[in-house]
Amino acid sequence: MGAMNAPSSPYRSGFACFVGRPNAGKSTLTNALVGTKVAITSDRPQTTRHTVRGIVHRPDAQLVLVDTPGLHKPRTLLGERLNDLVRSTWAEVDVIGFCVPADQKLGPGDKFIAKELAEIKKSTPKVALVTKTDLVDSKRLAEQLIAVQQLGAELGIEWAEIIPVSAVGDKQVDLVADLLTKLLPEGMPLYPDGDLTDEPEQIMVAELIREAALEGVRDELPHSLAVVVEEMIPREGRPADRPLLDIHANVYIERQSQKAIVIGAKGSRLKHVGTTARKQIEALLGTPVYLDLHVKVAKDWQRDPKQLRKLGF
Ligand SMILES: Nc1nc2c(ncn2[C@@H]2O[C@H](COP(=O)(O)OP(=O)(O)OP(=O)(O)O)[C@@H](O)[C@H]2O)c(=O)[nH]1
Ligand SMILES: [Mg+2]
Repeated sequence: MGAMNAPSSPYRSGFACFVGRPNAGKSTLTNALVGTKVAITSDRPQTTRHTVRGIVHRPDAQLVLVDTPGLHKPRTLLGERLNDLVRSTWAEVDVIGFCVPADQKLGPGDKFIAKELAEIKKSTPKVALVTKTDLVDSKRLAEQLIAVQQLGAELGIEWAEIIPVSAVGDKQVDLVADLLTKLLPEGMPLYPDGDLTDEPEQIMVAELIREAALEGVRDELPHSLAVVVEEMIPREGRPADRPLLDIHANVYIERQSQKAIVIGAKGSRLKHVGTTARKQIEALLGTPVYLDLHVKVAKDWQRDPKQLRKLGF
């Protein structure tokens, strides 16, 4: 038989999740692999607050990436809920990608997560991803690769791969997809061709608003922000070729004192947030949008089970 008749590799499909401490670059890597923004990102910790699925379509495979919140020491009920979400995801996926940034020494946060990964069944392959390689020189990168290898050895984790990657610099992103795909089981596609995420539009819109609101706020405020889209309705009486979508959303904060910061002098900050978010939303939905934002106080919502439920946690 000639090479032409050699059996092609079987079609593979399955789930891979990214775990790591807050800010490790999980969502940025997810977006780079999918090739579009499915998860919001920011330099504030705990940007991601739910599991976001991004779908990578390849001729030989469908790789479903599950981006999870950063695992951390919880200080609030929200924090506990987020950690529970991460742990329950581990049990459901075919591959786990442990993300550690190249530019920071392995710390207690990374070790804490790795220890938990060591407890997960051996049959789930674990891959170590050293992220943000564009931020370091080759010496530092080599040190980090060795440190990750040693951490695995110490805890009895056998990394299926250790891969340096830069999502921002687009270095080795395809290799990550190749190697994760190889570790998936054989199977049929799980999502229709062309679907890039299963996030509902309303949630994506709320997330884009939160991303815009996160920019430039510090201390406790990033954690206090939550966004709920109340309504998305096409404006009546518009000509068919000039539609407009009315979006009404609430930006929640935890204390009255935070309101002034979010709104800014004469509403300037909120206006900027609205403009930034609107452009992103229009790009996502492909239609002009009128975005109406209101800032509301949901007192101490991160610690209040009732409020958490209202906000979707
Ligand atoms: N230079 C550089 N920066 C990166 C890279 N990947 C992510 N970042 C930055 O690191 C910050 C955190 O990235 P995220 O992707 O939001 O991190 P995360 O792990 O999803 O964080 P949480 O959702 O909070 O757990 C953002 O400011 C990103 O722009 C990279 O490859 N290179
Ligand atoms: Mg994230």
